Parts: sequence; structure tokens; C-alpha cells
Amino acid sequence: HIVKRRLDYEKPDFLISETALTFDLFPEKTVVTSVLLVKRQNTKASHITLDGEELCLVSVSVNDKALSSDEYELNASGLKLCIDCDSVELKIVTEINPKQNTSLEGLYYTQDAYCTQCEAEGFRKITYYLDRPDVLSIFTVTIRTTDAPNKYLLSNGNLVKRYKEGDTDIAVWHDPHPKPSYLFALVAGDFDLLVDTFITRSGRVVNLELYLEKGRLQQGQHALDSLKKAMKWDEDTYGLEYDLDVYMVVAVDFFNMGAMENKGLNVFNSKFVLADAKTATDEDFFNIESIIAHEYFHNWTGNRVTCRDWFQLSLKEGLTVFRDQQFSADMSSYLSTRISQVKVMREHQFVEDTGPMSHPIRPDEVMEMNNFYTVTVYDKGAEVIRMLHTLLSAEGFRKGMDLYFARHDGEAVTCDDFVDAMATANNMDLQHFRQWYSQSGTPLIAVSKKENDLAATTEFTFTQVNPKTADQKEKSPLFVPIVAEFLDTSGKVVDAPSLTNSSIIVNEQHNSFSVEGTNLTPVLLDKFSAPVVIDYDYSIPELLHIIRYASSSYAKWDASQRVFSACIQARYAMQISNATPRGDKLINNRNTLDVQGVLSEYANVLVNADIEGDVLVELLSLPSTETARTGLKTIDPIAFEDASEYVQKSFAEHIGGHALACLSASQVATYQYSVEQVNQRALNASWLKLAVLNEDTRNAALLEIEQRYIQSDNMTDRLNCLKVCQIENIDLFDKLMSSFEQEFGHDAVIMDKWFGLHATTKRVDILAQLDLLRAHGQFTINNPNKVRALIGSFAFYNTLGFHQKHGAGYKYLGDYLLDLDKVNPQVASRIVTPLLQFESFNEPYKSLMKSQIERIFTSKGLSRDLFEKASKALT
Ligand code: DPP
Ligand code: ZN
Repeated sequence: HIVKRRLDYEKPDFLISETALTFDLFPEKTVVTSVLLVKRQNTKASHITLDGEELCLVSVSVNDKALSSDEYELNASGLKLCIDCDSVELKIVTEINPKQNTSLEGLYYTQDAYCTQCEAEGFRKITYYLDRPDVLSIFTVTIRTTDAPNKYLLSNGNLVKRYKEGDTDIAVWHDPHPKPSYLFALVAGDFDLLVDTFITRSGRVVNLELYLEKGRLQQGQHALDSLKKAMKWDEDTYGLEYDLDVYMVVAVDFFNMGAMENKGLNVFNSKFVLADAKTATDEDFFNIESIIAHEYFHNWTGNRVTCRDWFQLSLKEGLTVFRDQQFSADMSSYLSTRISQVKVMREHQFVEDTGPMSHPIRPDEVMEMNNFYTVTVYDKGAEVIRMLHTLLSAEGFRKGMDLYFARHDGEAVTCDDFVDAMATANNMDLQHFRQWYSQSGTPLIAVSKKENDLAATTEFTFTQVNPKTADQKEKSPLFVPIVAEFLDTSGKVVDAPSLTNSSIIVNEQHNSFSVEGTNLTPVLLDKFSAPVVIDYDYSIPELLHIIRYASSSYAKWDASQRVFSACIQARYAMQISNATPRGDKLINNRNTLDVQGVLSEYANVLVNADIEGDVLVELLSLPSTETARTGLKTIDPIAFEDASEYVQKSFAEHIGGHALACLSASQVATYQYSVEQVNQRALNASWLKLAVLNEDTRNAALLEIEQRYIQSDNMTDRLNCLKVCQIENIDLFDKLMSSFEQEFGHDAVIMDKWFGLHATTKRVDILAQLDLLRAHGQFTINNPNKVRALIGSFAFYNTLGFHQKHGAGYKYLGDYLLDLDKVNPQVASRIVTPLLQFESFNEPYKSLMKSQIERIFTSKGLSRDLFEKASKALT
């Protein structure tokens, strides 16, 4: 397995101006005839090497002259032949087996339909090609089938012709926009079709077509509505219009990713399309809206302007995630969307930075590209774009976007090209800022304060520490905008003229800022203005002061997370006091914290302050382990979980009586996916959980749960009920879960929730349970959603089941991954993630986890995907 390097990029020697593909579809033997108009760019080049994997080559001809097998070189990764003129027509015939393709990359056949996934490098499993994003070609695609069930024959662009020859159905598609091969798509099968139209602001009538599993038409309405909102939003916000006459979305059950932005023909994981009140949660509705928008936004940020090479993936993904985040905030609520984005950063991206797969948002070295569709490239990438947006303002950012499209429409470009456009359009020097693209890791900003009583000022010193990561030892200070405010003792925000746009710019190892006044409480990193960790030794009274008085709800939430985290760490320190690793400053400080006292005071603040429901719901939620353990290099996962549960229960004791009252006061209305109702349901779920955890209200709350589960008209409430009894009353949980299965057992998409709940249940016999669940009629190792729901949920979220004292949970995952790797390496490579983090756990966990990675690493026939991760983890 070879490593590719960003700096080794070379322009292609050849381009392909036109690509004509003909597919004769048969599940086990599809014949692909490819006619390529090849143009030589580098006159010194005499050979072309086409990428191709797992293909059966039938014939090659150059300008209609068939080549004999000694006129080309064929190996496992491609086909090399001589071209010593400036323009030739290449014709290549290959055979592939879509039915046998369980990797779901390339062309595959499941559930009586053909489907493709080509990003990043799947096209080379369809035919020999220059499978790189800087080769843009005009595609014409002919699909031929004799299978009557293949009612719809779809590809990119516009349908040119649909006709019959004998009993062969034929469709011809033409995409006028030059595109790289990763945006190619083909779908053939029978579906129900939901249609609508959208008229763009310049008057183009676009047919919107949603292809759904038979019988699920009405479950597509929310996705369709979301699409129209996204189309309108992109016109209003960025002046970007759709450019074809048809926009198709196909939903399939077997899909490696969430969705794929193929030009004019998006393919979606059906869980991100299908929704109605009865079967989908508020979160599902939210995700559908955001992913539909994400793929739509790619039409400009990704398709019209694409990536020069895969190291530039964040060019399109970071930017498109940022755009979909803006859209979601506009469609629903800023606070809850921002908080969920920050959780992704803290719970997953910061974790990635500390592990063996750490990489900058623009990686320098890649073995398997599929391993770099990461929270770093996507979500940290979006945070970097967001910092630009903050620094340049919405208006300046828009100017930069306009220039980016004016310069690069139709091109394959780099992250530097994007930043150049932003810098030029705003006449701004972004040289230092650019380092966010090349430096990996999470900066730690240590903040200290020094009061000058005579001058009545306070000096804050920011010290930037960039810890070394697995991939980079040398680091330098980054350009970090920290949105801040300072509260005086009465809770008033003091004037701080040294702030630029409410931000402190930290750009050196040490930066100091002076603020008028003393006894100030700093509110730092409001709205998560940079992807960093702030290390300031807040006292509990300071945090409560922020929760009472900060002008931003986000800051209140952030402070509340610190309150809970301090309590959890204090409890944890007490539990393992003898085993506390030295040097864990936080632990030592928190050792003496009066946890009950703090929680009681905090509960008091929440009950007595006048806090809006949407803020309150955030303030009632405990941080995840990843957030709560901030500052601790290694932990004992079980002791930490115990500490967290202790704090959760104690908090419920302090506030739970109040909880039940709030709950019963809330109204029950017919389900609607609206901001108000979503908030109300979330708040109810929090109260319900706290009421069950509180001894005094527990029984009443459990009765309430059972009733709500039965009576509720929507999946959100019902799932929330299940989640509460999952932690507190396993008998009721089992009872409701059987009823769930009876009601929804026929529906693959809904049953993922059921598998996920079972997989995260605390049971001593969890591994035996997993065995049983794998034998369930709805489970198959071939379906990524099922594997993620069951095995993924277990590994990522079942702390007690996964981290067993003798390593049985780790071994269970290791065994499973070795089987899964043979079926679908991409999915295996995702689910290995929890095992890669062994360095962040105490013994014996660490060694036991590591031994599973060693076992995977030394097993025969390992995929490139798992090999890359395991080998990095072991160096
Ligand atoms: N389909 C994936 C996404 O949209 C990869 N491009 O992020
Ligand atoms: Zn994307």
C-alpha cells in the first residue's frame, strides 16, 4: 500500500474531452463500453496510464484499431498504453459484476436496483479512466437493459432519448457540464416518483424528481420541501442558481455515506430522505433538511468549482458544510444548531486530533482517500471557513465567494485558490490565517488574569499552546479570533475598546489585553469563534455569574458544561484518588469541590432565573465524556462513566421535583416539525429524564413514560421515552421495545433506531445480546446502516459494554471488523475508530485495546482502509 503526498501533485499529461459510456446491465455481468476522446497536454508524454481496479478487460482499441495484449500493460491498479499523438479516440470494453460488489463503491446491485458511488475513487471500478478530479469531461451515457423491473434508467444531466429496441430498454443521457469522474452516477430500478418544479430566479423551470422505495411516496415530502428551500436560500444568500432542467434524488437503503452530490442525480441514504411524524424524529427531520441542502449546495461548491486533487477535499466539504450550517440556522434555531456543531467538534474532531489519524484540514499524506472523509476535513474545515466569515463579515465573505466563482467556475482548484479569492476581494492579508490549512491539532489557549488595583484595570494574558500530534511534531502559533466579553460584578458588560469586532486576536505565543475595571468575569470563545480549547481556571461562582448575566445564550450553555464537567471531574478524582495521574492539574484543583453544593446552587439558578425554554433545554444537559474529560490525558472509562452518572443523578435530585411539574404543564399538540414544537419536545424529554432519575418522582414519571409512549403521535416522543427507560427501568424498556418491534419490524429504516437502542443498553450479557441481534431478520452485515446502528453504536456509545475489564468488548469488535473488512472496508474503517483511541485510557484498557489493533494489523488480506489506520495507530 503506497502513500500519496500532496506536494507530489503533477498536472495530468492527458485530458479526456468527451466520455461516452454504454452500460449493458446484467446483475452479474454488466458490460461497460467506454469511448474516450483523449487530448494530450504534455507533448513529451508517450504513454497514458488509466486507473482501473477489479475490472475484467474485454478489449481496447485506439482510433478503431484493436490492440493485442502485448500492446498494453495491465496490472491490479490500471492499464498503460502508448499514445504518441495529440488526440485519439480510445475504446475500452470491460465487464464487471455489480451483484458481487459488496463494497458499495463503483457500480453495485442490491434490492433489484443498480446504483453507483464513485467518490472518491470508485469510478475506476467501473471502467479504465483518468480517475482524478482535475480531469473534467463531457459525459454521454447510454443505459441498456432487458430487465423489465428497471423502469427508471437514470444518469447525470438531461435525458436525450428513451426508447426500445426489441426487448431492450434504452435511455441516453447527456450532461453538458464538464465534470470529473467522481460525480458520475447511474441508477436503474423501479421506484415511486415524487415530482415538483422549482422556478429559478432567472426563470428556468427545474423538474424536481424524488425516486423512493415503492409505497413510500408521502415520506418524501419533507425532503422535497427542504430541496426547494435550499434552492431558494442559495439564490438569496449567494446568488447561486441551479443550472440543469432536472434535479433528481434517489433514495437507496444500501449506501456507505449520507448522500452523494452527483451532478443532477444525487444518491441518498434513504434514512436521510424518508420522514413522517410517526416514523422519524425531530433530529431526522433536521438532518434531512440539512443533508438535502448540503448536496444541493455542492452543485456550486464542489461541482461547478471542484477540487484539483483529493488533498483539497476540504475546499468543497468544509465550505459546503459551512453553507449548510448557515442554512440550518436560518431554517431552525441558531442556538441549538450551533451547539450541536460544537458538540461534533469537541466529541469527535478534538478526539481525532489526539489520536493516530490526526491530520490538517488539508492532509499532506494519504494512503486510502476514503479514510479522509473525516470530521477534521468536514467539520473543522467548516469552522475554518466560519472564522473567515467572522473576520471578513457576511458582506466581505460574499465578495470573496463572488470572486471565487468569477475566477474558477468550471475549474478544479485548491484551498489556496479559495483563500486567495477571499484575500483579494477584501484586500486583506490572510497569510497567517492560512496555517489553519496546514497545521493539525487543537490549539490550547491558556488564559490568566492580573489585576492592577491602582489603575483599576485587568490584564488578560493568552498563551497559545499547540501540542504535537501524531502527524506533526513542529507547530507554530495560529491566528485565533476569540469572541469575548467581560462582566462586572453586577453582571453588566464592560466596554472593552481593545476588542476588534468583539474579538481578541491571539496570533502569537503570548498576547496580552488590558480591560478597564477589576473583578471581571471573562466570557471567552463565545459562539465557539475558533476551534480551540480555552484553559481558564473558572471558579464556580464565575461560571454561575456567566449563566446569569452573559449576553449570549451560547456562552451560558458553555459555562454550564464547565459546571457539570467540574463536578464530574471532582467526583472522578475522588473515586480514583489513589490512582490519579500526577500533573492533571484540573483533577487536583477539583478534588475538594463540594459537588452536591454546586449542583444545588446551579439547580437554583435554573429554577429561579428567567430562562427561555430553548436555552433551558441546553442548560439541563450534561456534557459527553469527551467534553467532561477535557484536560485529562487518560481516564478509566468505567470510573468516569460512574462519576458522570453520579452527577446526573445528583442533579436530578436537586431539580427533579420541579421537573415533573414542568412536564405535566406542557401541552400536547398534533405533531409538526416547527421550531417551537421541537424545543418543547426536547424540553419535555429533559424533564422526563430528570424526573425519572429523582427518587421522589421516579414512579410517577415512569407511569408517565409508559402512557406517553402509547399515546404519542410521533417518533420523537416515543424514542425519548425509550431512551429514558433504557437507563432507568430495563423491564419497562424491554416491554416497550418488543412493542416497537411488533409495530415497525417490517421497516428497515425505522428498525435502525431499535438496533441502536439495544446496542447501547447496559447489560452484563450485552455481547450475547449483540449475537442475537445479528441473527435478527432485519440485520445484515451487507447493509452499512445496520452495521453502524448495531456494531457502531455499541463501539462508540456503550461505555460499559465496550470497555470491559478483560477486553471482551474490544475483542468482539475486533472479530467483527475482520469479517466486515472483507465485505465493506469503508464501513469497517469507520467503526474501528473507538479502538484507535487507546492512548487516552488507563491500563488495563489501553493494552487490551491496542492488542486488538495489533491483531487486526497482522491479519491476512487486510484492506488498504484498515491497514492505514492500524499501521498509524501502532507507530
Ligand atoms: N457525499 C459526500 C458529501 O456530500 C461526499 N462528497 O459530503
Ligand atoms: Zn459534502
